Amino acid sequence: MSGILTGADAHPADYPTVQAVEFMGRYLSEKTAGRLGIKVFAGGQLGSETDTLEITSFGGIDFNRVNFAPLNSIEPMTLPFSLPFIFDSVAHMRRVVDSEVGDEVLAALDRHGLIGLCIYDSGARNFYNTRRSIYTPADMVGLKLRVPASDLYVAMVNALGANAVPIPFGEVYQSLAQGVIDGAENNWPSFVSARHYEVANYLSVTEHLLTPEALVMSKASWEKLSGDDRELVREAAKQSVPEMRKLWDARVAEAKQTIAQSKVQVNQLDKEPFAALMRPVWDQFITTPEQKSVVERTLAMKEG
Ligand code: BDP
Repeated sequence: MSGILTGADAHPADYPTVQAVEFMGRYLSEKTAGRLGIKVFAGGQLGSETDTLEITSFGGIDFNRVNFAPLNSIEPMTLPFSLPFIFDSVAHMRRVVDSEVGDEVLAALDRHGLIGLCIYDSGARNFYNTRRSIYTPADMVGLKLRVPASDLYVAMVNALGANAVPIPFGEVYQSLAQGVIDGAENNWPSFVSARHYEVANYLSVTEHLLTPEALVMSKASWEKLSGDDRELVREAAKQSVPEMRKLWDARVAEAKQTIAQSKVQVNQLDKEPFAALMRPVWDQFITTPEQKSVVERTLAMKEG
């Protein structure tokens, strides 16, 4: 197989995930004297993550960089990494995804027509809204909060007393601006690059999720590659992870700086009451021995 492979990403062209896949494209191009390359369609041009995942599994898109959230309804083994407060730091998350646990979770996507290539950072997610600062779960009662298309997210946000509304990422800015929703939750870079901070002026540091991102390839496209090219794609993905992390760390710092200079009010809070209310989703969504093993081994990799 030769030519330019396609990639999808919900984020703008300068976002670290897009940059990482473009890095892969350059790597492939260099190693094959231009025979292989990747063109990333950024900014959600190809559709929502749920839609592009379906297209990818049928071979209509070659690479897709998505969050774990939209994979939750496809493969239950992706649920452990989406549990609230399962990771206690970025270092912990990286340790887990770099271990055989990360490989196992990626491999589980195989039965859905997707080849899991690597896992990227997504930082910690915080709640933000257009109404008020959140200090305790009581402050969330009645707020309409956007979540990604994942039943786990819906359950988690409803457990706090808010009303979860699943909406594609690309529609969140408009929904906030029009008052269709009161808020959402996301990491610092998305809060800034998707311009949510321009309309949601209260950000409360809950850091409830450190759910990472996944880079998948269509199994249909994968099967068209020679054995050597498959190895090359795996190698390119592996090389892109440290590259992405460098870009990511810089991007988080830059986004926090942007917020510090904006009119957004940022507040810290006691995370315990939030964690306690969200805890039941663990038992609700983690039911199989395979999932439980991922959870146990993930927790065992916490510091100290
Ligand atoms: C961002 C992820 C992106 C998701 C988005 C969301 O990078 O893949 O689309 O969150 O909340 O952090 O849907």
